[in-house]
Amino acid sequence: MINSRYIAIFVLSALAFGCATQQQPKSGSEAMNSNTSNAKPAAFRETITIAERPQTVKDQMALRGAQDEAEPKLTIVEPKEGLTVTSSTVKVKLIIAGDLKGYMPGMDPQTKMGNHIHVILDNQPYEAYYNLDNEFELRNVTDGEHTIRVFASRPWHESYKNEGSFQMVRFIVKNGGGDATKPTTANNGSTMASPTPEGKDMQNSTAGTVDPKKPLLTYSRPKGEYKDAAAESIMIDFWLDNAKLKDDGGQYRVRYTIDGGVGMYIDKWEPIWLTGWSAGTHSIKLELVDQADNVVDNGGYNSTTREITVIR
Ligand SMILES: [Cu+2]
Repeated sequence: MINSRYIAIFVLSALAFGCATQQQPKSGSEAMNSNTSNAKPAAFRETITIAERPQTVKDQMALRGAQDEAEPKLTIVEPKEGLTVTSSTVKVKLIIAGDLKGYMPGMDPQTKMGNHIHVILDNQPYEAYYNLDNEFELRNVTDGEHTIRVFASRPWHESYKNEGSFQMVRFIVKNGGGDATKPTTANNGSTMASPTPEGKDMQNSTAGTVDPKKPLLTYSRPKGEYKDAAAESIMIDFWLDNAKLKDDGGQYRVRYTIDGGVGMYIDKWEPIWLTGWSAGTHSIKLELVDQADNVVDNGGYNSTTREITVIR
């Protein structure tokens, strides 16, 4: 076990260095433009192209045995669907079952990586939940309707797309006493939603009128900060409920738009990796669209824009 872990670390760092040496020096104009968000000239947007699954991810998969064929099934034990909570503190309790093939959420103390669950309050960026035996609690949840969405994820944040991996509940906070001027946090201190600028693309949030029976796109990745080797290839990944994409025999498409440029389409439900990112902030918009290219409405969740930061 320890031996294979050392080998894995060695292989990954060797690959990281390999990637780093391939980086081209940035031109002066690109460096100048790299700090302006949402306003990059088209020429820079066009440098972003689809790449294949990174070798580092392939190597991790090879070391995982049959885990990638697992079919984890999650249950949200708490909060129950439709529950009214009279407190701004909301416990989230999950159970994992199904055909796990060795898949189990948990962080490796050495690499700080591991399988985990993505937990999403309303339509905010997800929080990673590693050890389901530890309590997960939302604090300062504001009054109103909310949703929690969860799904099983791999160490590189690619979601499991089998039936049962994804779950959603709707609940209501009433007279909870939450402070809408302050962020909603998890008990580990991380921000789940925020009304302040430090929350970046987060808002203080309540749920939209989400119908769990209607087509639902859940934005997962990219998220946050990507540095050096990690910024070489950035993954777009999402969850789809009640919607089949065109090349999977359905009628829907997922449209992604980088930095307000031309919308591109994903017609098969699998992650894509994009390469060619300049340093600075980038916006990523993911939308679920129908045959007429219109966004399918479901409480506003089917069109989500996030900002990421690329550091190199
Ligand atoms: Cu993740």
